[in-house]
Amino acid sequence: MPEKARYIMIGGFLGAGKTTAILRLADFLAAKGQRVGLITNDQSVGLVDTAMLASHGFPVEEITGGCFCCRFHSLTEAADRLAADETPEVFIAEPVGSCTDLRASVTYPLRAMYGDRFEVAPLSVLVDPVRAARVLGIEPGRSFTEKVLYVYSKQLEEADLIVINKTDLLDAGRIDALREALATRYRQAEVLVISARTGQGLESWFERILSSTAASAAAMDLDYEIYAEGEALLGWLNTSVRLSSAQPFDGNSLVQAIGERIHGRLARFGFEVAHLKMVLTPSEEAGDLAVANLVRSDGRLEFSHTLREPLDAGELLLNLRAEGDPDTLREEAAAAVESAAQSLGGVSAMIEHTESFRPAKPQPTYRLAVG
Ligand SMILES: Nc1nc2c(ncn2[C@@H]2O[C@H](COP(=O)(O)OP(=O)(O)OP(=O)(O)O)[C@@H](O)[C@H]2O)c(=O)[nH]1
Ligand SMILES: [Mg+2]
Repeated sequence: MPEKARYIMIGGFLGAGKTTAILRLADFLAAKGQRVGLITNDQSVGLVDTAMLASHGFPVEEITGGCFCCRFHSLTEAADRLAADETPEVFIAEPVGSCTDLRASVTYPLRAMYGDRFEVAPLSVLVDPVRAARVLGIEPGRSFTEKVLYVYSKQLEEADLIVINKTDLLDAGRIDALREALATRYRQAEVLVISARTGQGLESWFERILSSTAASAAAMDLDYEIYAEGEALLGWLNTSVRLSSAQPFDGNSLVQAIGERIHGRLARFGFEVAHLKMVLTPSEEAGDLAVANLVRSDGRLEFSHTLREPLDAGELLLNLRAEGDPDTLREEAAAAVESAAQSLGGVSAMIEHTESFRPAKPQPTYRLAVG
């Protein structure tokens, strides 16, 4: 019988750094000659994460139209498609950042039904330390309302590993205070500290998820009504924009201008941004791209990739998740795109696809209370 493939889920709230960390893990495995298959997930099509991961040359399957938990079979189908030529030794899946109950609705069913195919790794839940310190009340600052925070805390409650990411952002004292608060409140989890950006702590985390398996303790209690209400407080927007210009233009400046405008416009509504992410891919110049993110309302738009060359045509994918009305998100983002394109002089920005909504009530395909 062939060796089982390892199935690794890296969860955590919107903007915690899941996609960035997955890329680091995929690079780490590829450097050791291992085949990896990546699985992304969203409520809707046009996902920035898929474009970003695929641009690094990894095979990626995107599951859209709902979370894995509610589309359980789409997860194994995605794994089958990734295995069409050669089975990856490691699958890495990124659940939707507002999703919880993964242990009962993914880990345990996967183990019960496909235990001969997959070795399921411990569930990692990444946290952004600035966000987490506010949510836990150890630092002041804006956060989400109560039901959104219910989802946030439930994600941590089911973690095998709580992984404090972005430790490059805070000094050691603040990280220690956060680590202690998380370890005290979520006793079932081991708390690790990493920076997906600088690489700090990555190897010991990778070692844990590559060599041990998910716990099989009883799944947590979860009130699906509050979970659904919490998720539905988050407005969701996925937009794709076709860009063209008679003259080459600076794509990085355009992305910056769009991000700043959206940021400013949402501030007027008082919506807390969970994550604004954009990827701009030129029509020519394969491999060149710009990726920019904003992970809280009082944060700053940051680029993780910048375009090397000006472009005259390309596609912008824009994903926005914020606590606020989705129609407002759509209107404000459209106005920001138009005004930013005009500010660059002669850039035409045609919205090709746009979808804004509140996530529907999660209804898991399976729910197993024990593993
Ligand atoms: N400073 C710092 N920033 C990081 C680190 N890891 C990720 N980020 C940044 O955090 C932002 C969000 O990262 P993503 O990897 O897109 O987060 P995500 O959890 O996949 O977000 P969603 O898919 O929307 O849930 C990006 O700007 C990243 O560059 C880190 O270790 N340090
Ligand atoms: Mg992501």
